[in-house]
Amino acid sequence: MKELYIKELEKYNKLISRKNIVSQEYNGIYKRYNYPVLTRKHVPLSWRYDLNEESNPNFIETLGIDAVFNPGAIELNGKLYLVTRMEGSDRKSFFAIAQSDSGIDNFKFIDYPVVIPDTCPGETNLYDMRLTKHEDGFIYGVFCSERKDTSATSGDLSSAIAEAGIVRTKDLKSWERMPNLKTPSPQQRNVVLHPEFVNGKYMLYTRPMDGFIDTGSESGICIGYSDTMEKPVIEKEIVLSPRQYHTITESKNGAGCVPIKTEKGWIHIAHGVRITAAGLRYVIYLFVTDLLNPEKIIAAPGGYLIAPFGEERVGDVSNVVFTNGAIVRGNGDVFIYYASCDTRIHVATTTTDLLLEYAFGTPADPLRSCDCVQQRIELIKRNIEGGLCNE
Ligand code: M1P
Repeated sequence: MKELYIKELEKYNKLISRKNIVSQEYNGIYKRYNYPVLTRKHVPLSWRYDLNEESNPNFIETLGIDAVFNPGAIELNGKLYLVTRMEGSDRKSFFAIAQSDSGIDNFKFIDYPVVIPDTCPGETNLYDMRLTKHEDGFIYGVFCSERKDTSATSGDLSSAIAEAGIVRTKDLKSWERMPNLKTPSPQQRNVVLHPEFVNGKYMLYTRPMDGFIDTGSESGICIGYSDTMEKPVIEKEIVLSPRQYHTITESKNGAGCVPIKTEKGWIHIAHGVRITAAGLRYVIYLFVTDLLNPEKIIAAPGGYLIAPFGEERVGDVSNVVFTNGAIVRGNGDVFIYYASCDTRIHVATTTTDLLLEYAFGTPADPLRSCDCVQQRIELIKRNIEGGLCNE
């Protein structure tokens, strides 16, 4: 057993110490990287194997891990942390924290998986935590709390109910659980807490859903207010970023990272979903809201910011990129953590200045092919008349 363990340990150590390399893929907005920052192979051997020679003489995997994805992200005391969604081979998700100094490589899981207080009877699955450093002094983790829909017809073992679970911490070690968020909508996923009070209230981004998969009613990403986080209740949801026909948000959308505050507005990095013959396609898009009135969108560049490319297109749930965490450093650097295909985690690095340039410099989706052609002809004409065009 020992030789097998040492061999696997060498592979693990090599993987977690590997330097990441900037990819050749260029768009000027952000850099992609050749390697994912976290995969199931980054999970320590002691989390997956019984390392006792007597009880596991053949060194077989005891508790497999299927995937590591959709992380919340935060910088705390100068260190970068991802609170990842780890999924066991039994399909249950839980949270596990990985730390890195660079933010682009050498992430290592720390301690034990996170213990979330078990306060909701029937709760079966926990995932996709967004971490908000709120001005009230707490770090809030808002996540999806899922349970079986007991009102489903007999034999239907897939219907589920999704709600927004909430925990808070100051050190990422001890977690206090709040009651789940109450909203007018029957289900919620992709709920994000805004980092500042708005008119003295907690502001949350919601994504009302009629069913577990279908968002049903036409809405999109919404805003709601709660007086407290100890008993969080939203009475009314106001549409902020609507779903739209024949766009990247046609089927559904959802808030992603905690909005990034800049001098020009709040940058939102969210996900949009459309239906294709091959199933749902998830991409990441960006919009900016007004600094003083976060209910108002002031920039909405057309199309996606990040789509799954190459190997990112294949995994447990193919054709998906999804984000629920970004870190903004003091110098304006932004690390956008995104998962591909509910399987592994990547990083895209940029700056707040570049994201704003993209946000305000990219035209909005004109919604019709005829108008898109005109938009592109104008660009080409401008380039022929005064750009660097040498083709
Ligand atoms: O499988 C893709 C994503 O599906 C869900 O997102 P949404 O609520 O927008 O459909 C989530 O389960 C997410 O975790 C997952 O990555």
